[in-house]
Order: sequence, then C-alpha cells, then structure tokens
Amino acid sequence: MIHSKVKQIANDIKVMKIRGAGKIARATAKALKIQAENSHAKNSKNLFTEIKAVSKLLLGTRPTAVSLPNAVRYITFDLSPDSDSDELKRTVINRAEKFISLSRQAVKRIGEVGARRIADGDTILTHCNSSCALSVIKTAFRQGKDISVWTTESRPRRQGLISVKELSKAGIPTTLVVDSAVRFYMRKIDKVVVGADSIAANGAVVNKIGTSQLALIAHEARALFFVAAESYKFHPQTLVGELVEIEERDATEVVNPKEFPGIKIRNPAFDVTPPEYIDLIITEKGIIPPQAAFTLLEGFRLEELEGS
Ligand code: RUB
Repeated sequence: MIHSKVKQIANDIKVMKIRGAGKIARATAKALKIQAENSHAKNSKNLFTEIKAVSKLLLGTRPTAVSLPNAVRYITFDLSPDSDSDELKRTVINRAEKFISLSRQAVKRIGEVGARRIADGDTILTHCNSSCALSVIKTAFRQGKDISVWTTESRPRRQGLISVKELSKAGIPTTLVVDSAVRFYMRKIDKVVVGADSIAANGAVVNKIGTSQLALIAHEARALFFVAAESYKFHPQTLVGELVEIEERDATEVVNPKEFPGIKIRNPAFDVTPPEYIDLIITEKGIIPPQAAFTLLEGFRLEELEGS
C-alpha cells in the first residue's frame, strides 16, 4: 500500500507545489524514505513491490527533469526482492538520506564554484526560478561583489516572481522584466545564469521555456551564458541517443480556453538550448564546457539503463 504522505508528495510535484528540478529530486528521495519507514509489508518481496510502485508513481508526475529518475535510480537500482526485509528498508532509507544531503551540498558547492566566474560590477540576467542559478548569484553577492540582477517573469507560471522575492530578500538589487523585453535590455547584461532540468550527452541544456531565446539573444549581444546544474541533471539515456521528453502542460495555464473557442493553445514547459550557445556549465564537480558533458555521464553503467 502506498503511504498517504507519498501520494501527497507525488501530487504536489504534479501540480507544481513542489517544483524546480533539484527540489523535485529531493522530494522524490523523501517519498521513497517515507514509504520504507512506514511500510507494513510482511516480507521483502512485498516491500520491493511497494518501492517499485512508489517509484512508478513518482516517475509519472513530470517527465522532463531527469533529476527525478536519477534520484529513483540512485536509491533503487540494485535492490533485490530476495534480500532481507530489514536490510532492504535500511538501504532505501540510507540512500534516500544520502541523496538529499549530497543534493543540498551540491547546490551550495555550485554557488561557491560559480561565484568565481562572477565579477565585481556584473549585471546578471536569470530566468524562471533555479536554486542553482540563485546559489551562484547569492554567493557572489555575499562575497561582497557589487552585482545587480535582472529577472524574467517566466510566463506562464511566473516563477520569476519567486526569484525576485528571493533575490530582494538577500538584499540584491533586482529588476523584473517580461519575457519579451529580454532583447531590448540585453545590452545591459554581462552574464546570463540559468539552471537546468536535463543536460544531454552533447551538452544541450533543457530548461524552462524561453531559455533558448535568452541564449540566442545573449550570443548576439556577446553576453556570457552560464548554466548551473548538479551532476544528477545529466541525462544518461541521451548517451544512447534518446531525446529528452518536453512536458506540455495544460492550456489553462496560458489563458481561459473557453474564452477562445476553436483556438489551439500550446504550452510547452521547457525548451532545448544547443551547446554552441552555452559558455560554461557549472557543476558541483567543477566547471565544464558543454562539449564535455558526456564526461559527467561516463560513470553511468549502460546496463543500469535497461528497463529504466
Ligand atoms: C523550473 C526550472 C528550473 C530548473 C532548475 O521549472 O526550469 O530552471 O528546474 O532548477 P518548473 P533548480 O518550475 O517547471 O519546475 O536549479 O532549482 O534545480
């Protein structure tokens, strides 16, 4: 039986109460931990079946952020229904706790590593709401660098408003603009810093819809374009040629469709920025050019991907 708190977490991810790829991954780990801790399964086979069912439920919530399947894989990849039931429980709990702690450390480390690339006087543009991108910006500011930030609204869900509140709370001078104003203002920007939901083996970055437009405009204006992302945002299946699925969300997020009868409304949540438009990817393991993305995927065993 799936625990009610686990169902709640899955629903919160689906309706975006929990959102942002890193938070989604940590919530996934927490849900698996809750299931293991509260399971009434009579034997290890039943517990194994429960963990599989919880994994399936979580994997079905949002398709684009690979942090979610990577968290599930980290916790469950070699579990066996034939192992001792207590041991199985302990393994899930320990790995979930370890994933959450490594994930938090990674966001902090990305801030430290990325802040080295932010200079005194920089004007930075960010998009949507990424903990990793904001970690870089906030760390640079805490180090005493005199920076200011421009943030896009990020239609349709307007996650940019979360970012401006967070940045202004940290005391950072912040300007909010609508997405379509980016090209108008790009000449004021030195560096763009965004997060990622998935990074493909060729260094292409999947992030909030509109990110690729920012990258093109930054390229045109010769502003640098940085992506800040934990190593579990690298998408293992892209090594074997799979494409990252782009989530398309409900039309009601854009307008009330009843007011526009007969009109098709499309609402893709993410887009793909090609590696040519990315200067650096900042990870907790160091800074890499996008073309080196596959090196962070080298540790993945291809057989682990089978059936996943
Ligand atoms: C959030 C989004 C963020 C990435 C990275 O999209 O695109 O830029 O998830 O965030 P949504 P983080 O709001 O649709 O989940 O750095 O916090 O993992």
